[in-house]
Amino acid sequence: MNDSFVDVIAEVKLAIQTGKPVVALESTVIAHGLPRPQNLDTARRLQAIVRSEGAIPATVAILDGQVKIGLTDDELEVLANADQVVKVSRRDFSNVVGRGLTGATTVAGTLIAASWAGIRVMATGGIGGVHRGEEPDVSADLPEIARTPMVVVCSGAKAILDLSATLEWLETHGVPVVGYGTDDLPGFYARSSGLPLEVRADTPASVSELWDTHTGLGMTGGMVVTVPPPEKEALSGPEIQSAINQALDQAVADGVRGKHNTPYLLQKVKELTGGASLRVNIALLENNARIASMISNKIVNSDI
Ligand code: PSU
Ligand code: MN
Repeated sequence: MNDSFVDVIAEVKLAIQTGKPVVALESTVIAHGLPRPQNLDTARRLQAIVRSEGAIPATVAILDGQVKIGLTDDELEVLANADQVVKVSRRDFSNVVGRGLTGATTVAGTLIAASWAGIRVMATGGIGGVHRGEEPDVSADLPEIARTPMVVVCSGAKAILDLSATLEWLETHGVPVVGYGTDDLPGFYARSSGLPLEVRADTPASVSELWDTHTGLGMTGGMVVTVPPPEKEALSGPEIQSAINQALDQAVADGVRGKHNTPYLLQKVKELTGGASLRVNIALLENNARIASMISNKIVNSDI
């Protein structure tokens, strides 16, 4: 590894060296997942929530070709307002770093960089997964979760996806999916997807016991911890389903493909629900950051 490619912010480096909890946060949600100005507000709030739970936030991004593990407030602002930000998963690193570009990391990209620094816990809204529709589209998040030793705290996979196929993929590749305070996979916007999970944990300590056993058995991949969206903002099944179906039809009609698919669908669902999907998205991001921080207090990072 060429160290000049990566900059771990001093605060994060110190936390890892001294065994303090760290939570990695992704940045695609800032640059592509949320509209302005809620994107910057949310990014700042997520960092503040992590701190309030006694952990150090490490938002991951690539600025002018350098991989940053931990962003200052000024850097968050640059990322939230820049126009040419590349969405970065594994295949995009060489291009963005090599050409000196600016990029926001997806769950996949964040896991890659955070694990270089020895971070063991990350928080996001919803992971990518297996898309619906005729054209095969499987998020790069899935193989990265399967190969990276990190706990990913999320509200399941985004509901625009084929959730059942996503669970099947995770099963095939040996990724434990834990329901945090629930027996069902959350439906991202809704509290439940109706799909049952095999494993439940009700406390951060219970998650860390599962994680210690997983790593103690020599398992080298990640674990997904799924948290239902907060009750107050969560949407009911049918209301959100019809918005999702319309958004999916519209994406096909507009010929949207590849990495543009997820941001396009999230934006369309927001329009079709009159902003309600955005409110739940922000609420669950905050809640997941809080729970990930509580979990990180129980999980030791790996010093590098
Ligand atoms: N969670 C959210 N909003 C988002 C995302 C997650 O609440 O925008 C992003 C994450 O960065 C995730 C990405 O990794 O969407 C998945 O994109 P794709 O399906 O193209 O792999
Ligand atoms: Mn995709």
